[in-house]
Amino acid sequence: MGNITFTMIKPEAVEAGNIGAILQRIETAGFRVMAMKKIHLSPQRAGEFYAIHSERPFYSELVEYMSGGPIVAAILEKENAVTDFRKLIGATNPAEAEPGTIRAEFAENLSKNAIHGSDSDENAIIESDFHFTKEERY
Ligand code: IDP
Ligand code: MG
Repeated sequence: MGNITFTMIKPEAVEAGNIGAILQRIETAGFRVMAMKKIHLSPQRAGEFYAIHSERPFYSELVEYMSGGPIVAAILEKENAVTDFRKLIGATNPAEAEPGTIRAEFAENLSKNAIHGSDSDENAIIESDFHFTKEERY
């Protein structure tokens, strides 16, 4: 426990050509890529992934956004992966993200905030299993 997290580079960051720059930040911070793929989620799959937010007022906007273009999904490995990755990406709202964090640099706004990071070890496993088979992890 505690050594993997799940991430997605979100559609607007992929569209803006920021995949490489964001991955460089992630690897430089000491995370190892265990699995990775570029995928275009259907509205149904995006809705399932974010089912935990289904009662929130922004849910339909979130599902539309996350299924609106391809993303890059990955499993990352590091000691204390979940906590350290949340520090690396910064606050949900980029206006509140620490300078130097990925969201401070690449996010457009509270909704289009460039990158996802799991919020617990338990969710890191659930989210990794949602996107990747055992044979896709090395
Ligand atoms: P997190 O991604 O930092 O964990 P969550 O609260 O889990 O933040 O929200 C999931 C995603 O939903 C956010 O990353 C963002 O894209 C979107 N989101 C969160 N709050 C709002 C909001 O108030 N309005 C619009 N979109 C939001
Ligand atoms: Mg979250």
